[in-house]
Amino acid sequence: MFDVTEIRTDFPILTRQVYGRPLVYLDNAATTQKPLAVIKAITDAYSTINANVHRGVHRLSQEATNLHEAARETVRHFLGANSTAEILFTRGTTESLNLLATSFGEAFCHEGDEIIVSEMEHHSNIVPWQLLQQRRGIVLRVIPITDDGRLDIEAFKRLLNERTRLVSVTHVSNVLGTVNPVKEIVRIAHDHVVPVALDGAQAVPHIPINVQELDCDFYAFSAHKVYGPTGVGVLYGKERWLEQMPPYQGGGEMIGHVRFSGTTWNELPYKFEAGTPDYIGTIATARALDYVEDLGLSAIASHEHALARRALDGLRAIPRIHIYGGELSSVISFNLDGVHPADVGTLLDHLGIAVRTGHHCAQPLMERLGIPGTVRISFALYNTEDDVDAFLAALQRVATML
Ligand code: C6P
Repeated sequence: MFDVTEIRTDFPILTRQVYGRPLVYLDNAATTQKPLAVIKAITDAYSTINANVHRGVHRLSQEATNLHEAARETVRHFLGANSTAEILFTRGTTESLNLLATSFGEAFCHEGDEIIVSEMEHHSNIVPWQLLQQRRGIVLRVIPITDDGRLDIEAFKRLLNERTRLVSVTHVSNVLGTVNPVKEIVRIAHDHVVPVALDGAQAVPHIPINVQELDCDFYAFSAHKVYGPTGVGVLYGKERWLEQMPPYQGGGEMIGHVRFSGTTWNELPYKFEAGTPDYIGTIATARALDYVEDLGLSAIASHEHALARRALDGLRAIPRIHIYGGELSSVISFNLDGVHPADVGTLLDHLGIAVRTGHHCAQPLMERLGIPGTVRISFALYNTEDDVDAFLAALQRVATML
């Protein structure tokens, strides 16, 4: 039984007010709020076991190491990965994709080789490849989107060729909410013996993921978008790719033996984890994933979809609203004709409604849509029908003002 009233008591921040009104938080695609279990995991870890991991022989260090490695096992299970050697901890999706572009690029990409991304990517799945372009002279190919905000799969097929080294696309668009047919994309790419990386930042909080079923080669996400702490991310990678890729950064932990005559690398996953990891964050991340698994991702998704349906029906009844993307998901982007999205966002804020406005770090997509930005609402497991109704009432007011 999905009891949202009870669930909300787990999230202390939801009781606060802004401008004397109850907070209606609809910016969950940017970051989610944290349940007490996660907040407590952080304070408990600092209060009871804090010590650097993998280094000390002393008791505290062993306890911290055990919890940090147990967190890796929780992530492995959550993603359905084969082994913890395939789970790399990073600072977030952005760092995961930078690691991938740097190390995969170093191992496999040479001048004239091609990487395929899409028109709906977040900047973090564009710019790291452009940096690789500058270093290595690779060519970036872009899958166009259709007018209803989907990837043009026929165009994608035409982009694949013998110079293609990797396809790197988002699982779910942070602007349009489109859920891409990633299993099909992987199948098509693998038919050409090309590996696939998926940006799962907007998928992991809403869709059950099994990387072995998807058969993707890499999968990236951020803990903070799935009720976990900031500063922790994950890059899943198939062992056979990770084995062949050089380290991303150098320092402690990632080494086998250091000599001035030459250094050897640690085994997976530590080869990619230089320096002290955010072990307090990984421990709290595991707690967040447990929290989500206890509620069940399919129950979460159907709750959020019901809210999205209610919001879409309400939005369509307001004159001058233009909605972008056609899919029912946890993200809705729209504009009020003739009004800058920032003005709508600012007025909504003063009515207690937190939304995101702007280009959402997807400027090429904005260019494709021919707009400077959108107003975006995005749902989480703790949002309610009252949140949707408060948002729609506030937007009605804003629409009559502007
Ligand atoms: N999108 C949004 O409001 P980081 O910042 O590393 O945790 O995540 C980056 C990122 C990568 N891919 C996708 C699809 C994303 O949506 C994001 C983050 C936030 O849409 C902040 S711009």
